Amino acid sequence: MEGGSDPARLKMSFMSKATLYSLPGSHPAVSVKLMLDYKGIEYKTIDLMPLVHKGVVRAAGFPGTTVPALKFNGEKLQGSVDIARALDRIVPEPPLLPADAEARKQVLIAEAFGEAELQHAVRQILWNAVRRRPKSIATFLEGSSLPLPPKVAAYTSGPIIWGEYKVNDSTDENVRNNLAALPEWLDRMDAWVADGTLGGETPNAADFQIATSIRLAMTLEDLRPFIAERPIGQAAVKTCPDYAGDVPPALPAEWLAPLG
Ligand SMILES: N[C@@H](CCC(=O)N[C@@H](CS)C(=O)NCC(=O)O)C(=O)O
Repeated sequence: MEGGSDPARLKMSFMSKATLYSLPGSHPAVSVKLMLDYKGIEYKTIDLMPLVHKGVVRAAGFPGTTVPALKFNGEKLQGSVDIARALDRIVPEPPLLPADAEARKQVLIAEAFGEAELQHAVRQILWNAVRRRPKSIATFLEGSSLPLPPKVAAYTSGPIIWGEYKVNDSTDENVRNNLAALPEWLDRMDAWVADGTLGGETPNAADFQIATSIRLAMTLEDLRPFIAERPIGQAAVKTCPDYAGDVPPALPAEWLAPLG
């Protein structure tokens, strides 16, 4: 049959045009990119300037100020978990959740942990470290579509780092608490890899959610040695092979002691 007149094909071609609003280095936005790739949905990415993005996303008609924000299928979707559910509703195959009820329950538990706890903890650690190593911010721009001439990047990086540090409440106290929680979290995620909730043959919504936080954590030279060789580190690299960014050692040694 001639493709142009096939209603199913016409529907798919309408649905295939997605627009993803992102920030260079945004881990939940990378999660959504991986999900879109997995489902074979074509999309274009609009990389925004950090902080300025809040106003742009609102001006684009989304209810909140965060990325990832996705225009797809005539809908405005926001939040990596809500986007995962919407993608399964709009393009069911391949699914992001297992068909088996018990496996699905475990994946949803892991995904919720990834979104509600791990994601922000890593964000807080990152901005605290970047504030100590400001030049490292440029390494997150690799592969980004943000048209930022080097001079503009040099002038704006200071205020952006300070603003992100403030907005994300990346205080020393919060970061120390996050680092203290990390060993138990890593054990928990290794156990999910061992029981097949994460890192299985086909990736699921929890893999996409958690892998990008782990990959962002691994951009910190302070944290990479404690994660890379663990089951969750290897599962994250399998799900998300490429992740831009490198932050040289930045955090005080005593903060890292719980990991040792
Ligand atoms: N948990 C949400 C949060 C996303 C989020 O906080 N994104 C950051 C960038 S990584 C952001 O847009 N922050 C700006 C703000 O909080 O307004 C998700 O998974 O989508």
